[in-house]
Amino acid sequence: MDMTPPPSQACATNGAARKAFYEAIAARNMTPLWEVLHALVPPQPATPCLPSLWRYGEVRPYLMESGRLITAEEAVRRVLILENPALRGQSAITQSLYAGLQLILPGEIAPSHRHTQSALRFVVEGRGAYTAVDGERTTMSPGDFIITPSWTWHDHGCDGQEPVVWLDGLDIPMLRFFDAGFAENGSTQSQPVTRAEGTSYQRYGANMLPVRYDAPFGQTSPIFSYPYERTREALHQLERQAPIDAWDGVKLRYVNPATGGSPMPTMATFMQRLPAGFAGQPWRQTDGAVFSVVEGHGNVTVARDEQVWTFEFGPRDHFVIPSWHTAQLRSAQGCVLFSFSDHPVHQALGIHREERLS
Ligand code: 1HN
Repeated sequence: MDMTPPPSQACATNGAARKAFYEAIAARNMTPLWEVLHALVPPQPATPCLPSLWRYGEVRPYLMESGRLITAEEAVRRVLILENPALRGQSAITQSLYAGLQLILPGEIAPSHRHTQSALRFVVEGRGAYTAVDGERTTMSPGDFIITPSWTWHDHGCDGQEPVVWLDGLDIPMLRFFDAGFAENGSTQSQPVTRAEGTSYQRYGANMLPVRYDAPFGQTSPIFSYPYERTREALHQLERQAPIDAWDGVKLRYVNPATGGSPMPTMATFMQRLPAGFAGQPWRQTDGAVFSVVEGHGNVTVARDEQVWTFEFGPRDHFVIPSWHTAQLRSAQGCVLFSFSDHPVHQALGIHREERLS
């Protein structure tokens, strides 16, 4: 005689049995894969991150207010973190990247420390501040891209007359994921200066390298500062003389001159110029990217499934395009955009994907 219950009854019986089973194994720190399999390996990236824009006109008053509430010394780093709206409380702008806007006022010092997290600075406003890395100071000017390699002593100061603001980009969420973060405070507020300003640029930044080059910071670029003057000139000349890419306009990536790879092992940095009248083609890629608007105005349309966001942007605004969101850039008058992403990690792992759509 067939003892198999009819299908509906099998399901009901099974449902209760499964629930009891899940509870039993849960008490032993186990869980059934078949309940989560689909979410673990989604058909395409399913980032929780949202596109977001931070208008500088709205952010700046809060930054200046923070300058009245706390000194750089007390804060150690006086920064307003740009948090992805979908990752509040996690100090993250994407799942792998941290971004913040740091303020230093005339006469202030942000004390010396070091950590295994790599940092980039992109100068947004003001002159006269410096950052010191491994015994060498670099004066900051708007548009300069500056590096703090992993585990190097660094402190900042402001000898000028005006507030200075820069974008910090760090690989904090990545190192947190790997549980590989270490940090140490310096024994003095400002580290001793042991080399003349510009030494790293002269040694490594003239398309030449010292004859017995020995990478001072492992995989990280030996150049501390990539001045905007040079970058800007290159982009403007290329705009006049070379073909314009239909997706990116004129886009260059910063390099470690000794390897041709990204300036830091965890973060790639880019600068691009959209010519006047540029209406870019849409693209999507797995590396989520953070943008800092350097000059000019434009807009970006970001889409995912049925959702569409359009951000009008101007100088010093910041925005994030998360992984696998389709993006499209436009500029009526022309503009210059700095950006950074976790591209080198995708590349190292062989998981980077990009689609250029039309
Ligand atoms: C840090 O050291 C700096 O050196 C900026 O300016 C932001 C965010 C988290 C941890 C360390 C800096 C930081 C940071």
